[in-house]
Parts: sequence; C-alpha cells; structure tokens
Amino acid sequence: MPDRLLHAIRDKVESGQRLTFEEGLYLYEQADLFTLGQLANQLRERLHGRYAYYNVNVHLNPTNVCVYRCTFCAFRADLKSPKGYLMTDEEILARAAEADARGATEMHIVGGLHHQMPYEWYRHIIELIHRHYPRLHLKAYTAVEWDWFSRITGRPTKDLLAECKELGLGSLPGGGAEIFHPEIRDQICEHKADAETWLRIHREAHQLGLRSTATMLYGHIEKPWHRIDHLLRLRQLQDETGGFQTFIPLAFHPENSRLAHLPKPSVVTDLRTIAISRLMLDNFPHIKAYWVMLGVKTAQIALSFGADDIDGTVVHEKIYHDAGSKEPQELTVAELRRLIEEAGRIPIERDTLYREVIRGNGTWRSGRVLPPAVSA
Ligand code: V47
Ligand code: SF4
Repeated sequence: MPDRLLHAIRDKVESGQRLTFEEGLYLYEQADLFTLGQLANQLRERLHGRYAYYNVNVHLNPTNVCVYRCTFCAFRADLKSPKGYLMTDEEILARAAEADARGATEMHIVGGLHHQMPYEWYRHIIELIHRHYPRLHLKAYTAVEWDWFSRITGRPTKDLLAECKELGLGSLPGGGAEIFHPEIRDQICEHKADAETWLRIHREAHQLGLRSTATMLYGHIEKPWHRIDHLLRLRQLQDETGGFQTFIPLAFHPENSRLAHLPKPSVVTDLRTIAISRLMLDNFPHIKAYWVMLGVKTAQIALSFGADDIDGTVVHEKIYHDAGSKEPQELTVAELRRLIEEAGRIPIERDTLYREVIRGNGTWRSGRVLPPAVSA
C-alpha cells in the first residue's frame, strides 16, 4: 500500500496536482528520504531552475523584554531582569546607519512585547528609520506583535497596519506562527495570538497590499500531523490572498529555554520538513532554508531538498544565538554566494519583494521580479 501511495504522490507532483493531508502525513512518517527529496527538488527546479536566492539584510530586535513566556523562547527577559534591554533612538539609528553602509536592502525588525512601552514607541521606530533611511525595506513586527498593539490600544489591527504602512512599513515577517493547532499552541504559548488571529492579521496585511512570509516552529512537542495541519491552514489563506512570498520552517533550538530537556530536531527531520513544505505549499513561490537556524551545512543540502532561498547576511541575530546556536552571527555576501555555488546552485541577490538587486558604483537598485517562471 505505501508503495502505491508513493506512486500516486509522484504522479500528482509530476502533473501539478495538490497533495492531501493523508499524503503529507505519509511523506512525513513513511516515505524514504531520498525519494521525498527528489520529488521536492523536482518541484523546486520546475519553479526556480538552478537559481537560489539570498538577500543583504540586517536584524533589529529593539527590546527583549516580553510580557509573554513562550516555553521555547530563550530570547525574552522579564521587565526587571538584568538580561533585559531597550534600545534608544540613537542605538536604533546607529544600527540603521550600519545597515545602510553595508548596502543592506532590508531591515527585519521583531522583538518582545514590552510591559511598559506603548504602541506609539513601536510605530515611532518605523517612522524614525524610514525618515532617515527611506531605501531600507522595513519588514516589521510579527502578527503576534500587531495583535498586542491592538490589545493595548483597543484599535483594530487593520488600522494599525494601514497607519504604519503610511509611515514606511514595507512588509510583515512570518514569526509567531509556531504551531497553529490549539492542542500544541495552548501548551507552548497559550496567551499570545491564536491561529485565527495570526491568519487574520496576515489576511489584512495582504488586503492592504503588504506582502508577508510565514513560519512554523517544529521539532518540540508537536507531532507530524500538527505540522501538516499547519501547512494546510497556510495553503488555504494563500489560495485566498496570494500575499505570502516565502515559507520558513524554523527548527527548534532548546538551549536556555524552558524546553531545554528536549533534543534538537535531527537533520533528517530538517530535510523532511523542507521537502514536505515545498510539496504541500504548492502555491508558495519560495521555501527558505534559514541558515542561522538550520546551520550552514544543512542549509546547503536543503537547496537540493526543495528550498530555493537561504535568507541573508542577517547580522546581530539574537533569537537563535540566545537559544544556543553555534552558527556565525553573520555571513558576508561572498560566503553566501560560495555556499550556494558549492551546492550546485546559481546565486541571485533579491530584495524583500523578490526583485533582482543590481549593484554598481557603491549603490544598488531593484530590477526585474524574480523568478521568471513564477508570478508571486
Ligand atoms: O516566532 C523563538 C522562533 C521566531 C526559538 O519572516 C525559535 O523571513 C527555534 O520568525 N528555537 C522569530 N525557534 C524568527 C522568525 C524569522 C526568522 C527568519 C526569517 C523570517 C522571515 C522570520 O523564532 C519566533 C519563533 O517561532 N523561535 N525561539 C528557539 N528557541
Ligand atoms: Fe515573547 Fe516572542 Fe519570546 Fe514569545 S517568542 S516570549 S512572544 S519574545
């Protein structure tokens, strides 16, 4: 029976048909890794040929103080903890200046939900950076943060998104999705935005013309069926709006978290998750192997298991390094390109909206939308 199922799945992938929940679960639990990888790679190459994308970006986490206590999080700090920090305007602008000087096209801004800072502070960060560095694309605040802003202001998230878009918000990052199913979500992050809220906020962003990404935190207490359920909820919203650009599976890093007793997901789980994401999310243009989280070596292999993007130079990464990541805090463009080429792929620099970045004379501009084979 399983062999027959695998043949049926192969036929469906080859003819561009959609996979079901049962087929996704079978791929997780029973399919042989190489066959799975080969199927995902086939779809990946149909969409992107031999290209693999990277970007020149910088992370900014304005505060790590957070009212929530997600069990997997090693980044957060209590209000009075010596580990807690809150960046000043000067520090934020210095980071933005550094990003601009490095030729970054994107600043990825996420952080804690500070007990005492009002929504206006988070809004001010967008306005401040955009006013001084209008070319930097600001990919800012997860749906969990937007939901928090709505809770503390009493204003609808759609209004807040629209207001910040006017001030320079460019798109939404995909964090905070974790695992949607309440059986797991209620155990790892019971108080923060639930699945319906997370999805509603991304729908609203898409309706406002903002693009976004989506994530899934895997390898902790969830089962494979929770992951498939998660992917199908994303696929459904993407059918409706088409606003997601990329899916990023995030491997759980246990160190220093309240789940430190759990093992890290294995490389086999990492590769299976990348491949299954590619196959199930047939309406997502891109699958990202985030090198900080997977490690550079697994990220390289992932480029042949369904992934077509490896994120960027990153710089100042905190969330994974607080959780024990031994990967470097940043990669240079030369290193990113080399690791893509070594994996047998052709590197292309993209901006946040997946347009080719053309550089020369110490400056850059965005060119054609990538990739030619996909209309995002
Ligand atoms: O939502 C927190 C995860 C996310 C841990 O949109 C952890 O392009 C593993 O979403 N082990 C934030 N994961 C990061 C994120 C992201 C990263 C890169 C690119 C993009 C994008 C988004 O990090 C959180 C949570 O799911 N996280 N703690 C941990 N110990
Ligand atoms: Fe706070 Fe985000 Fe950490 Fe949860 S994952 S505790 S919301 S910083």
